[in-house]
Order: sequence, then C-alpha cells, then structure tokens
Amino acid sequence: MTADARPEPTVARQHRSERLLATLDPFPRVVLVSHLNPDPDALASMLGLKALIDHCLPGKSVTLTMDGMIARAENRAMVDLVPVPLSPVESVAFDADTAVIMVDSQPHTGRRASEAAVPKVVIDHHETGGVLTGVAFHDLRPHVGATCTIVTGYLLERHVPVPPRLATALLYGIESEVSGYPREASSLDDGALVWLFPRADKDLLAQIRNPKLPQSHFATVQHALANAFLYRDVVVSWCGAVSQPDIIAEMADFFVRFDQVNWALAVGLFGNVLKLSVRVSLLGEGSGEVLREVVDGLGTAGGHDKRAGGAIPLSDTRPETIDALLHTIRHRLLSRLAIDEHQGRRLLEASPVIQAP
Ligand SMILES: [Mn+2]
Repeated sequence: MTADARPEPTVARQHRSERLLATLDPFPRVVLVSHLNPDPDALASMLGLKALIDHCLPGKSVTLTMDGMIARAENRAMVDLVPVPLSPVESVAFDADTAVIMVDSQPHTGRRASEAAVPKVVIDHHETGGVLTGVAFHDLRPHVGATCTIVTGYLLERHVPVPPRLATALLYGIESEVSGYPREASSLDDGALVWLFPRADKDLLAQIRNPKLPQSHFATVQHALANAFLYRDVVVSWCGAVSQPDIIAEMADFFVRFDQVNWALAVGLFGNVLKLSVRVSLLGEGSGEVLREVVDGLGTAGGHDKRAGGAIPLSDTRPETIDALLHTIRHRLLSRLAIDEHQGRRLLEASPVIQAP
C-alpha cells in the first residue's frame, strides 16, 4: 500500500455561476458596465447576466449601462430590435448597496470613460489584464472567443430559460467576435453557438446582420481608401474625422482582407480622440502588445492576438498636431515590424471621376 491510496479529499466543486451568484446575493442592486462604445459581445453578455440574476436571485434591481455610444449600425440594430434596455452610465448612481459587474473588459485598461465604479465582479476574455483590487469574483478566460460564451455557460449551469431574443443576442455576440480568420475561438464557443442556434430567432438575426448604413459610412470608406499606404505587408490607413468610432475597426477588418497584406492599421479622429485599430491575418503576432508599444506614452491600447484597439486623447486637433502623431505612429509600428518606412507606396492611384450618367 502506498501513500497514493489515501482517500480522495472530498472538495465540493462549485460552479463558477454559483460563486458569482453568492457574490451578488447580499446586494439589492446590480449595475452592469462594459467598455466604451459597447459591442454585441458586451451588450448580449449584460443581457444574459440580467436573465441569470432575474431567474436565480429574483427581486434584485438590475441595470444595464452604456458607456459612450452604440456606434456601429449592426450594434444599433441589436439594441433597437432585441431590444437591449440601456441607461447612460453617467446617469446611474453607485452606492454601497450596488454590486457592479464589469463584462468584456477589465478595470484600468483605458477602455472606459471613468473608473469611478469599482466592480465586485469582472467577467472577460481579453488578454489585456486589468487591476483587480477589490474584485470579489472574476472569471477571466483569454482563450475563450467571447464573453457571451462564458455567460451562456452560466445560463446552462443554472438551467435558466433562454427565450429566442436572448438566444439571438448571445449568438450574435459570439459570432461577431469569432468571425475573422484565423479564428480566435475555442470549442466552448462552438458548443455555445450550436446550443444557441436552434433557440435563436433567425429572422431577427438576419436583421441585425444586415442593417442599413448611413451616408457617412461610405464617405469614410472613400476617405480610408484614398489615404491608405502599403509598406511591405502592412496597410496603414488614415480614415479622417469619423462620425462613429467603430468604423475604424471596420476599416481595419476591410483592409486586412487585401491579399498582399498581413497587418492593417486604421486610424481616425472621433471627437478629440485619435482611435486606432489593428487587424492581423497571422496567429501569434500579439497585436495587442504591439499596439501598446506603438501608443506608449501617448494613449492606451490592448486587445487580442489578431485584433487590437487603441485611443490617443488629443489636447488639440489641429492638422499639424494630427500629422505629427500619424508620423510617430507609423514610424513606431513599422520599426517594430522591421519595415523600411521609405519603401511605402499609396495603395491605390486616384480613380477617374466620371460625369453623372
Ligand atoms: Mn468580447
């Protein structure tokens, strides 16, 4: 007989959802917060957590908040059609009776307008680590493709009914996060997608996927194409002043599909903030870390392996200030990628303009 024959210690293994609910239990109010300009993953995660809390801890007041704006047309469609009830975060009071849950982001990662509301709970899948002081429960899984996948897991664990509109929102939240190639998704994401699909309202899903776009969308596409430059396998595009901030990420998604390109950086001005978005078509490039180095001392950045976002607040938006910053950003990115910045060329020659037919 060896020491290995000792009886297994009987540890009652709690589901994460049980620990989450136990953390929330003492608080009469729950407020859900996310990153600036919440995306479908953030929005549907909040909606799913509200369903979890309403079912398992009935009687609590649960408020979903919006930091910044709902920018992208798909996201607006989701909020309007599901619908997702949102309060502007600045209109919500945080007192001692309030438990704050942060989803799809972590504290002090430069992704919020204010860090005043200290979360009790953080649920996220980003690689960008935050400050977790005072956080009683956290579920951080950077290998999972979407926060919605984690939330779907909680709903399954606690046998919470998932009506078609919630299933649609969660499905779209996951889909919008894992749709690029190479995929940044795990088997957990695929399991959640398979479980949600038969429960989702496919007509509603199609409406969210295909919203009408404003004229400003096409104006930004034109500006970004006319001001895109190619350096080896990197596209750098200046999108100009934009009317909604998420279009900068859309432009990075657009350019990374160019068959001569592995890296796309799109930069645009929204209000008095220079917004940056990076997309990479290879795995293992650590674009979040690269973008953090690029904006070091200027602003904040973070993200995933293949996708990253950043922001540089400007004290003035004079063209010469922006030109100087664009120069610095391009120089830092290209030297980080060991590319000679004098080897660049304009992506497209100006196209001829015809008379109106
Ligand atoms: Mn996410």
